[in-house]
Amino acid sequence: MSLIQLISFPPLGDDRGSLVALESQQSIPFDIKRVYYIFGTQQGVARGFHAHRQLKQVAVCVTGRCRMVLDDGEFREEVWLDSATKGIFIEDMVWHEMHDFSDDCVLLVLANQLYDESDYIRDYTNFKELASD
Ligand code: T46
Repeated sequence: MSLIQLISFPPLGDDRGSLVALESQQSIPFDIKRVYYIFGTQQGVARGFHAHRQLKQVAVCVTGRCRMVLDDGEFREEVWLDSATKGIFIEDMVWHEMHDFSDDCVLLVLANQLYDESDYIRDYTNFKELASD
């Protein structure tokens, strides 16, 4: 199965513009416990470079774009997040990196757990060892 699991968010538009609704256990495949967003990323800066032991997330660029790299310890795949109607499901134990942020990028992330630094694996060698267990 591909590492890249895209989710399409149908826009509920009318002649005033567009609206996307994200709901737990509907378009988002878990109960949403936390929402955060990343913006103002400096040119040339890449973010992420970690995996989560248990956390599951969905990320969508509501404005602008960035390139998302996913890695399960064996395979590495990437995709451009470049639409407010295209989300990506990031499962637990998947190393992820975000590159090439556009100046206007706002990356919205929905998560199924509250913030917990102990859930992060920030060392790639450690991640590879754990992923191969
Ligand atoms: C992820 C990718 C997609 C908090 O205090 N609470 C939070 O909910 C989050 C997400 C972060 N933080 C703190 C931790 C750091 O001191 O904010 C600071 C920046 O976090 P970090 O360096 O982990 O940011 P990114 O952009 O590398 O990664 C973030 C998320 O942390 C991460 O879970 O999957 O976006």
